Formats: sequence, C-alpha cells, structure tokens
Amino acid sequence: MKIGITCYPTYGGSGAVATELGLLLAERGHEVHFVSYALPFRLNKFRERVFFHEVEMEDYPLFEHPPYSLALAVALHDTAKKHELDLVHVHYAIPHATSAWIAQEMLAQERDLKILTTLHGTDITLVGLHPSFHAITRFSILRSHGLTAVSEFLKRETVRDFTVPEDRIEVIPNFIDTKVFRPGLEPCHRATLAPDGEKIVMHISNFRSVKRVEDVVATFARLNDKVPSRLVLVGDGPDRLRALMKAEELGVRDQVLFLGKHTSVHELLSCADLFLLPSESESFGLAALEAMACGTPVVASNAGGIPEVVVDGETGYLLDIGDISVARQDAPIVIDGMADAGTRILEDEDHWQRLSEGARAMAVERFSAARVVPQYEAYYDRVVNGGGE
Ligand code: GMT
Repeated sequence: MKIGITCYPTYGGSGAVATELGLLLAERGHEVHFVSYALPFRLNKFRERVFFHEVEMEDYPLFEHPPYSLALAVALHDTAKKHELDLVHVHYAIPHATSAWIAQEMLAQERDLKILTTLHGTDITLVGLHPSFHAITRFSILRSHGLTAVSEFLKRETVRDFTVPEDRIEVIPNFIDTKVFRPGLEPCHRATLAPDGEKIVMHISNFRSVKRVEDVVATFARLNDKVPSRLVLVGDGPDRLRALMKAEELGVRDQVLFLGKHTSVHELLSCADLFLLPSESESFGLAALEAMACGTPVVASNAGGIPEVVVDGETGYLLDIGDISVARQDAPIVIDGMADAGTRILEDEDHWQRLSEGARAMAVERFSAARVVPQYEAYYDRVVNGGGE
C-alpha cells in the first residue's frame, strides 16, 4: 500500500507512535510518505520506502498566525496525487483530520482518497473540548473513513463528548519495539546517573500541567527519605521550573537531575529502577509502556487509560490522582500513597524482580509492535476497501 502519515514531528507520544508505525510499515513492504512541518524526531536515518515531504509555509506580514492547516491540506493533496497514495493516516485530530478532509475534497473529482484518523488524547479530552475547536473536531473525525483510539478510555470519551457512534471507532493500542526498549541495555548510564549506587527513579514527559510534575518531585522526596535515590527527569515543558522549585523547597535539589529532551530514552529507561507517572489524565501513557518494556516497574495514577497499560500489583501500582494524605500548614504537602508504593518496590529485591518481569511480559505480550502493527494493516485494508465506515 502507499500510505501518507501526518503527525506532530516534535517530542511526544503521538509523533513517536506515528513514526515507529511508518517505519515498521515500510519494513513490511509498504511505501510510506511522512507529511509534516519538520522531520519527525525519530525519523533520523535513511530507510528504504520512506519519504518525507515538508509542508511549505508562506509567511506574510498580514498573518499573525500563519494558516498551517491549509498549507498541510495542500501538501497532503499534492503528495496523495503525485505518489498515488491509497490512504492518509493522520495522528492527533487537530488540525490534521481537518486538513486531510480538505485534501480529500480537493481530490474528489479525480478519486476517493481514504482518510484514517488516530485519536491520541488531548485532541479529545482537552483541546478538542474547547468551544473554538469542538465543532470542527467532531465534523472532521466524522468525515474520516477510519477512526482509531489508542485506548478503550479514549473511545468512551469520544463517544460521550463528540457523539460519535461507538461502532465508528476501533481501539488499536499504542505499541513498542520490544527489541529497542528492553532490559539490560549496554551501555547503561547507571554510574553517571547515580554515582553512589543510589536507586534511579525516572519521569519522562512534556512537563505540562496534566503531568503533575510537582507530584513526581514530592513523591521522590518522601521515597528518598527511606531509599537513597536519584530522580532523573527527562523532557521539557512549561512546568519544568515548578518542578525545580519543588525540589528546592523539599531539600532534594541535589538528588534531582534534569536531562532535558532526549532522543534515545530507551538507553535511560533501561537503567531506571522505578518510573513515576502521576498524571491528572492520560489517554494511554506511552512513557509508562516504554518503561515497562525496559523492565522498569511503574507507579502511576489510576486515571484515564493508564489502567489499560499498568496493571496494579503486576507491573507496578496505581494510586489515586494526587494521593495526598497530609496537607499541613506548617509543612509542605506530602504525597504518601505513591511514595509508599515506590518505597515498597525499591526496598525489596524480590518484589522489584516480580514487577519488573511482569512489566516486561505485559509489554511483549500485549503491546509489542509485532502484535499491534498487523492490526493497523488489517484496518487499513478495511478502510481502503470500503469497510471502515
Ligand atoms: O496530548 C498530549 O499531551 C500529547 C500527546 C502526544 O501527542 O504526545 O499525548 C497523548 O498521546 C500519547 C500517545 O498516544 C499518549 O500516550 C498520551 O497518554 C496522550 N496524552 C494525554 O492523554 C494527556
């Protein structure tokens, strides 16, 4: 098949999944054309049957906000026409589903270009709900011939908040290359990250408020009282400074390493002892899956689609969002449940081993690329042959 893929090229789960999917589809003999405003961050070397088309944007002083959606529509139309694409698969509805629909309309006189939209998270649970986006998001996803959601949770939210018929949405979970994300990777950076043999606690995100990074730091501070540890923070975003201030306030600044954005997180995760994901909401939690594939137990909030990935007691622990048991005026807020769960894991080698093996097994058995990519191929087949609507 000839497939166009559009995603956000920047660091983030939807871009990572879209890029991995494209690369694996190309390995399986498909021709894949990425269309975006920049090279997706994991598309870093030459691969056969993989092409990149940069969206050309004309800046003009009149535009305070250049109309990217229109430029993308034109790029999708041109690519579909020139390379005779069978299908355009867009990741994250806003504005990609709308641009794809415009491209399809532009081509309608000649042929029917099939569109598949994968819903990832905040396109439905946050941004898409805003009055300025809700109607266009609903309109565009309903115009897609195929619609997938990365979790049952996200499907339910879409059905409820956008009145999309249930049978229009296929759940295809995110996946992981379990040969890349695996335990015991060499070189592991343990000696650099924790020079005094401390345990390594890790968090990877875009540091947006939904990630509750202050909870990460507070959990770490409590846990570090019992088990000497280092907190390794990977990624960047608006709440990085808050996390830093929290670390200073709680007296753990010297135990916290801010690594910023990183392209090969598997190398870091492979030497992590514990992964924290205390998010307010998470449609899936790809970072937790990446950690699990590396054999790292996860302590996360029992929110959104996370319980579909992290199994309480088997691959880590799930706690209420912001599991705060004490909030006194004379002391900083402390988060107990997550810290206690993390401490229990790190204090007991057998316990850690059991969860680590459970995490890896879950990643391999349920979320490996070998299992999930064929689900996309089968769905593409249905969409292209008219069975997806
Ligand atoms: O929505 C975001 O905050 C970013 C988005 C992305 O593009 O990285 O993340 C969402 O998609 C990921 C990949 O499917 C999921 O693993 C994340 O859980 C989801 N984020 C949220 O739902 C907050």
